[in-house]
Amino acid sequence: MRDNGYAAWLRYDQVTDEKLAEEYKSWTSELVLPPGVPAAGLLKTAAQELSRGIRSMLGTMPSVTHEASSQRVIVLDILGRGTWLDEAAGDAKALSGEGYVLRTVRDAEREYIIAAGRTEKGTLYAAFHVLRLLQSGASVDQLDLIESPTYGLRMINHWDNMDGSVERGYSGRSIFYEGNKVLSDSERIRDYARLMASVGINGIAINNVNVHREETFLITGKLLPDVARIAEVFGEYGIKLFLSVNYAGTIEIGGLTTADPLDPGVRDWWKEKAAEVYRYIPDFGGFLVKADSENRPGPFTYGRDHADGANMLAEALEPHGGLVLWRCFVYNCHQDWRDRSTDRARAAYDHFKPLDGRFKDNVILQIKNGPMDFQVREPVSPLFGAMEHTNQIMEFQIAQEYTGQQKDVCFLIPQWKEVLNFDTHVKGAGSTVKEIAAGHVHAYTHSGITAVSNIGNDGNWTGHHLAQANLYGYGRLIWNPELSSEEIAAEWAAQTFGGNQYVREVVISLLLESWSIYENYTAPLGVGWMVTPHYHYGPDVDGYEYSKWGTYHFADHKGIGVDRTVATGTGYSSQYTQPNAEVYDNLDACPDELLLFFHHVPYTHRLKSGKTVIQHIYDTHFAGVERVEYWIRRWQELEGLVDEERFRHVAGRMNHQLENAKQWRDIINTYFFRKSGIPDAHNRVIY
Ligand code: GCV
Repeated sequence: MRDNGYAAWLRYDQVTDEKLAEEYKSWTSELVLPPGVPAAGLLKTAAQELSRGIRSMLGTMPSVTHEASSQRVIVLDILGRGTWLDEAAGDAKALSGEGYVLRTVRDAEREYIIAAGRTEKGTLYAAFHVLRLLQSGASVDQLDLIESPTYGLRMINHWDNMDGSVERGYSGRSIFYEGNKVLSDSERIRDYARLMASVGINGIAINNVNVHREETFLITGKLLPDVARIAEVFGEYGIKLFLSVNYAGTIEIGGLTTADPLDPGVRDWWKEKAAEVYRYIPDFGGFLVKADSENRPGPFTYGRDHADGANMLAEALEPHGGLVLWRCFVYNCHQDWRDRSTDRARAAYDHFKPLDGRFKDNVILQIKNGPMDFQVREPVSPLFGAMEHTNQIMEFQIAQEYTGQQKDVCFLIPQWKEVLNFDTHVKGAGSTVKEIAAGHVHAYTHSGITAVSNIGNDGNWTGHHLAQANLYGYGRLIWNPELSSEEIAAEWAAQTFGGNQYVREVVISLLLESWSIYENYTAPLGVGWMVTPHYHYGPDVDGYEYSKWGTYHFADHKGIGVDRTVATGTGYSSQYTQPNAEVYDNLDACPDELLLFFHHVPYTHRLKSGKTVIQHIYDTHFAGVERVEYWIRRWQELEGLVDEERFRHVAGRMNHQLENAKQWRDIINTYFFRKSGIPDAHNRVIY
């Protein structure tokens, strides 16, 4: 059977186990909706999605009624309307606005699966949960689940440009634009919305944070009718649309000569623009802004700070309930590599921490997970949680810019879990990133998580089939950060690769090891970079070493690493709250995996693992390649068990990954052998 992977995890393959199919059929002949459900709306979407999945999995079409008549029914409804449901649903006090109850109950006449949220959106998520259970072969006879998302904002950011390209896109072109026009194909966008809603995403920014001239018009009458069409499709799935805006829009398209945030003309222009956007899109989410970053305009030009800039936009959006997502990726990208006093890692904290308390309530600072830029290994950004009176949202990158570009397998859930579980100690032990992002540590008005999308118009959305697991996993993880990487991988594998247990086991184990494999054959011990400049795929150890980007490793014949300590380095370690500051600052306490991020050490420095740094580099690079070879063999065992198209596709990508891994191994090992003159203890081939 041919299968290009387009359906992703919403495949709804036919249930072949007869006993299970009978059980499922007994439950799915009738969907009961409350009376008076409008023709459009999330309850309707929920019923449609369930019907579609049931027909595909079981070959039967449920009837949609307003009064139960079958022996077993699924009830799609809303709690809190004072009906019998409230009692039957049990204790649902803990439910947030987007949470839901899934419960099997019985009375004298019949049995019910109650799938009900506090709001329609919750009910839609409940419907997708039922579908997930059916796809995974789980029993639905005794359901008793209460689900509430941990984070209010669960977002995706697209870096799509209107010319159809996608910045850092590795899976084709944009699904939203081509040739400086908004595409008219809503079906693909609807399918994307379905995928996103199925894992609980509720906000999507549809254009690149680098807003060029054409995209600047997205907030004007020229393009808003087209944007509104996309918003409408998203709306059917409970997703709010956001736009990235050009901070200098007043100059670029507004006919003004300034973008000074304190200028009354500038403020009025943005107020008008905001009002115009809301005329077209009444439930518009808000603006996402990259300002004073990587040559983008910003308030610094006018001697103003980022609170001035963000508040100006916030004021414009406030009457409409809109948000400003203001990015903290602000650093000097014109650094002189000879200047050892400037440290890019320090920049976000240095710029933003002093502004705590100055931002309006509808501003949220958007902070990348690490202080540099989505490397395979970085410490958590010290800015996260450091501002008690300023809303914050964490930004991850699902697109694998520095982690294999959807050519190499790199399942990122374990990385994100480490970030979320990191204890910042900002309010004592237990101030973990996941608690801060949930608004439990500081009383933030808004909080949540966002991430850069990894999809494009490739048939399978994500380039590599296995990269779909990152998209799925991201949604699931930010719904519930307590889910383990194993659980998420297993859920995804079951829905994507179906019933064969052996296939699932191989896929799950491969995913779970993939991040560490990728880390092994790329830049060592947290030092990062060493990638081909601009492209960021493949090795170039000194590619960024003498550049303006602030991304250095400082390797010489004696040692390597960036001294970020207080006594002799840039003092970056002091941006953390104790005890983290001391742990990172102290050479003996610093965890091995981040050693070279914080310290410059000789190649003979002994790690906690007992190995020297140089031997660690050699060993991990040989091991990384060997593990790719091992997983290629394991994947080959699946021939005939996975449909041919997906089997071949993954096999092809893995062979490519092997070439990449070998290139990294040989260049890194050779570079450090030549620099240090220290041979490999095991005498393996180094050039
Ligand atoms: C959207 C990195 C990427 C850029 C990206 C930037 C950002 O520098 O390489 O492509 O630009 O991050 O996050 O703004």
